[in-house]
Amino acid sequence: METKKRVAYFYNNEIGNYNYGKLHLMNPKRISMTHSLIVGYGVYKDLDVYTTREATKEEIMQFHDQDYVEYLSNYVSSTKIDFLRKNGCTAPIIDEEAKNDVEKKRQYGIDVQADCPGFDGVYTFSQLSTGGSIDAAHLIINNAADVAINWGGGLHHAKKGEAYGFCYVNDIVICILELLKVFPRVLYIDIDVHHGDGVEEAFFTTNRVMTVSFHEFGEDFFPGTGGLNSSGEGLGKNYAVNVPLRPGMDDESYKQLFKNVMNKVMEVFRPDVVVFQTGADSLANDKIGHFNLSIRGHGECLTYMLRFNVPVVVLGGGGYTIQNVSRCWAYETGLLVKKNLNGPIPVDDPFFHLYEKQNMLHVPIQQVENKNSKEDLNKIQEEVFKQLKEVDA
Ligand code: ZLV
Ligand code: CA
Ligand code: ZN
Repeated sequence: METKKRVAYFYNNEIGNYNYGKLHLMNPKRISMTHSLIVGYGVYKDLDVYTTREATKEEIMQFHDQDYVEYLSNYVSSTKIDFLRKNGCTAPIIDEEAKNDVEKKRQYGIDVQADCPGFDGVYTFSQLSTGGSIDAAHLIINNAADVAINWGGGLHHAKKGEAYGFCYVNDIVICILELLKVFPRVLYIDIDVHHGDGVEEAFFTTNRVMTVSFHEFGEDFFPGTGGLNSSGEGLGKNYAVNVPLRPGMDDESYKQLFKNVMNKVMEVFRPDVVVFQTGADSLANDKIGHFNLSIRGHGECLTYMLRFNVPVVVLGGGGYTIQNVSRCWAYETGLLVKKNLNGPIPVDDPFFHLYEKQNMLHVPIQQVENKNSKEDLNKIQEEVFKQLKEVDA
């Protein structure tokens, strides 16, 4: 019999106020929208709620280079500098020279025109994202929770010394490093529509972390890594698992493949703890991804992992149709406390106006062509199984 899980939830009201810029698709408001639905549907009372703190520089430097972290922590946007100057501030605001050094910006991946703009509070935002993931790990380590959720985390692309793909600090790598202080084996699962490259790269040569990413692949889809044959190196050989897919993945084919692969992974790797990146850009109608999953299908992948009775850290990730992101993560928070949320969005939700066009929690998905044939999917599964046969954990 499955027993009730102790579910912890990390949130900080501030996180939704950070802004990547008007035209950017990554919108931290989706975290606050998720929170409002969690409260509105009454899931809140079934959770152990914690306020997320900011991770310290030392914690962040467990993975990231000191010079990169210094740069990020000193970052102030030009708009803010102009504002302070106009208002009579004459003191040195930051190391302005370093900030404006074009070479440094390029080195650290910060570019206003591109994926990782410098914005006001970019460092504090990253500290909050990371603080939640670290404390989630600590609750699991202390056996104070069976499941610990941080929807503000899951920023899987950030590199050791470089921002990449909307991600500045890799909260996932740091969370896993915390878990590795106590647990021999950590399993990382990533259902964001993008390849979890930053996490894979960080643990590519170790057999203590198995990384499994399902992602859209081909035709220059970002980031372009995560092919079937990329499987780890040295001691880590076969411990990086990649499931590259074409556009149009639907619930049936995705769930089937996910369950088959994860069953085998659990059998051969036997992890002590799971870290699950729940990127919601794999849902239908995302503004970047081209999969066709329903919220229920996405959620079923997450809850499938509960049956193995291994503690789980649940993190957010991508997701660019923000109303669907909040729907999905609120629904999944419900599933984790055994509640099957449905029905209309509560009318007193502070973001109700954003759902007005479709005011239900679950939204219909259009039929689009699944570019993955049954044969393709069988072939991929076969290759992954072949790799997993070589794992000797
Ligand atoms: O969801 O970008 O394709 C976790 C996550 O996995 C690219 N970036 C790179 C490669 C060359 N570029 C394009 C740079 C353009 C910068 C602006 C956009 C602007 C408007 C609309 C969409 C994009 C965009 N950028 C779509 N895909 C990208 C990717 C980065 C995806 C990161 C996913 C992050 C949070
Ligand atoms: Ca992925
Ligand atoms: Zn993504």
